Amino acid sequence: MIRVVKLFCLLLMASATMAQQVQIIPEPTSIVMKEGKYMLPAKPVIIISSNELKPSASFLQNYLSTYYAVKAKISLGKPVQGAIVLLLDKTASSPAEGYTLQVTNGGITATASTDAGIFYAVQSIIQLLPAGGVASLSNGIPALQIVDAPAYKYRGMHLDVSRHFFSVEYVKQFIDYLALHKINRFHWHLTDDQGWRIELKKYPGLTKAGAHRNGTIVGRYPGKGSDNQPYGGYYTQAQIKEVVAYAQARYITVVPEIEMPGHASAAIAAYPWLSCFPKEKTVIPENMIATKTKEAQAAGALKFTQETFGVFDDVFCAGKDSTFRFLEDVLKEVVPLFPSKVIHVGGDECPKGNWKRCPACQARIKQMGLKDEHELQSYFIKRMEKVLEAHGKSLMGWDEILEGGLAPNAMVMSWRGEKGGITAANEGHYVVMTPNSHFYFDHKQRQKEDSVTIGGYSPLEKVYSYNPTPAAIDVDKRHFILGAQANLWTEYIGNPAKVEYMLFPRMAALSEVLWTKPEQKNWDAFKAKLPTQEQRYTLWKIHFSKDVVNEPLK
Ligand code: TNX
Repeated sequence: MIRVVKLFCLLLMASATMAQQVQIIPEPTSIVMKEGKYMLPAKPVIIISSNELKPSASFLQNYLSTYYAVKAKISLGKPVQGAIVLLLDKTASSPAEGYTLQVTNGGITATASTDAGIFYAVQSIIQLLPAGGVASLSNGIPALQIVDAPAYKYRGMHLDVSRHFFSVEYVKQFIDYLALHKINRFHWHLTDDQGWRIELKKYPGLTKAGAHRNGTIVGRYPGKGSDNQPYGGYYTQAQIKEVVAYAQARYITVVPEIEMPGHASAAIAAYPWLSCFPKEKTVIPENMIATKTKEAQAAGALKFTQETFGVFDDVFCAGKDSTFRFLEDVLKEVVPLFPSKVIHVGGDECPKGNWKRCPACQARIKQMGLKDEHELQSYFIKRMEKVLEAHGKSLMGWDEILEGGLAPNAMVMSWRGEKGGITAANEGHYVVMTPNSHFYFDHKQRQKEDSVTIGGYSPLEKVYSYNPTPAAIDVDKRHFILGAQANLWTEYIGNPAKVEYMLFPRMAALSEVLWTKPEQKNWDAFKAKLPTQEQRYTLWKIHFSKDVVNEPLK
């Protein structure tokens, strides 16, 4: 008996060490180790069975060249011995984004029923490569078979480019990081109080005035005065198209966000008539305002792009028809730039003070038979939903859009915890979970961070522990949970190094929440894979946060 147990233990240990040879994040559905290994030839050939697989093959080709100095050739046609073969088989039974992967001494074969599936197979191939770069290639790739498919359809990551602006070049790099983590939605937060970042041909003021501010507070709110540094930037429509195409080639849908009715200071700075009170000054507290703004206000100028962070009273006027005409025009120009079926209109944190004292808003409430300002917000969003639907799009908004009644087909992003998402799903609305308790990557991941953050504490293990489908959702409504997303708000994140410090390795944990089947998630196994993931981050020259695995949960 003892001998049998011993043998069993030995076998277990052997399979554990073999499994350790492959450390894929997010963890695939199944990995079966086989005898042998595949040695990457000096000049590998990537065979594709159809042209639809070009983007996947190019991604791999690029990767091999950038990180291993290996020049691979792509060729369309029949499998050959020793090659990496990408096979699209529309009759295969693999689920939409799923794939199978076979590694033998004689080559690698990826099969999927969709081109997206092949792209994810490529991401796994990339993680089968020894993570130590060129020198480690001689270790080879262990023979195995992988069968894999994602747990959730909507696997999102957000970036706020309003509070701080990031170049097209960096946004593309960011998108590459998402692809490497099998994330398929990029939520691009393009407008907010501190800057309007997308060119609109009909309203050039939005980028002329709205994309710039005269200064930014120094340090964490309430800060230590203004840095008095003019700050700005925006994307031209041509650049937006370039980013969208870049993402598309990586099977990532760009979901743009145009904020309304709150977080509108930048638009109002450009066009004061969008405010309930065009003649009132933008309120920037005395100890945070840039000298230039102060002087301009003294000389009679009124509206400014915000220079500090938080929630501001000056919002889009919901009483005047001109506001709706403006927003209809904006959406009309935005829609054709983004193939995404979903357009995000914000809807969060809209103080109702101005609407309460605005005669036009009060008249609208009366005329439409609304109960209060919350119903006015709901009226606002419902009106926008009609506009988007007329363009063939669906509306998504933060969970405040539940207040005063949800628009009929609206999708909800639940950020103030899970409550909004649970209510919306139980009412039959599609939901993406982004609870700030777990998925706000602007929150600290170390108890002692060495730079300013917005606050909150979401260590790696907490991110990892999240389940996007809470038990409180009725069983027959659970399919309304499309997935989840992490958000990176950039009030205190002003450069790519800090972006990466906040994102990594938490994005690795996020990817298992989104991709790996919940019953297969395992914190200890994930922890064991982390050193290899960090080796990859080093290879990719990512500035990641180190030694975060043992941070306490609270
Ligand atoms: C809340 S999340 C916001 C953002 C801030 C963020 C900071 C949401 C819909 N609104 O405007 O940047 O908190 O964590």
